Amino acid sequence: MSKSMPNAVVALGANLDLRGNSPAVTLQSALDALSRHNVMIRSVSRFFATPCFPAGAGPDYVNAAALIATEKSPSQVLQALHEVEQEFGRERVQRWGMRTLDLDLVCFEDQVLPDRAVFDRWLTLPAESQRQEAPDQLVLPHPRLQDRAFVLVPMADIVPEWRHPVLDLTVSEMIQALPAAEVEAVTAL
Ligand code: PH2
Ligand code: MG
Ligand code: MG
Repeated sequence: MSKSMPNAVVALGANLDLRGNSPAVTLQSALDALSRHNVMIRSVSRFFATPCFPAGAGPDYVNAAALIATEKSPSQVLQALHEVEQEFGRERVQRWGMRTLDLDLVCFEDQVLPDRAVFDRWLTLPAESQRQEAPDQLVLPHPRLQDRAFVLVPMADIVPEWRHPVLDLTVSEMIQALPAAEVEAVTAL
């Protein structure tokens, strides 16, 4: 995925209407807003309807993924994502709660951040702790990327050959490793 400007992937999600707009309209507006924050959008996946995770925690989501190119550092990109989330009324209340807009930095080139030891700790965090704990620093690639059909299936539209720097699996291979039912539940709008 390496070109002249560093590439990264942003996962977009929403499951609540915002100011009378559907989640899909919000995601499209958020992409426009990112361009205004000097985050250049190179390509965008289709938009997908996805079952809420954890099941029953709220309405279905609309999810998408965007390939971006930027001169910003990973933490500067994260800052821009937070600014756009705030423009779109996002309130950080509850972990995995409902949201009008969620923008997650999923990967930045093949960087492992902040370092391999911290990444490994989040990668192997037991499922029970995952519900309670969130990293207070940027951990990349996103430690749950390989578990989430709602991130991987959109990514397959834009970077199917991107290879996870620690797991050494491509996006397509990570999808093949998921239960088929989870992949099939992610349906293009
Ligand atoms: N995001 C979450 C929690 N659950 N479920 C789906 N389907 N899509 C998401 O983007 C999502 C979720 C936390 O950010
Ligand atoms: Mg998220
Ligand atoms: Mg988020």
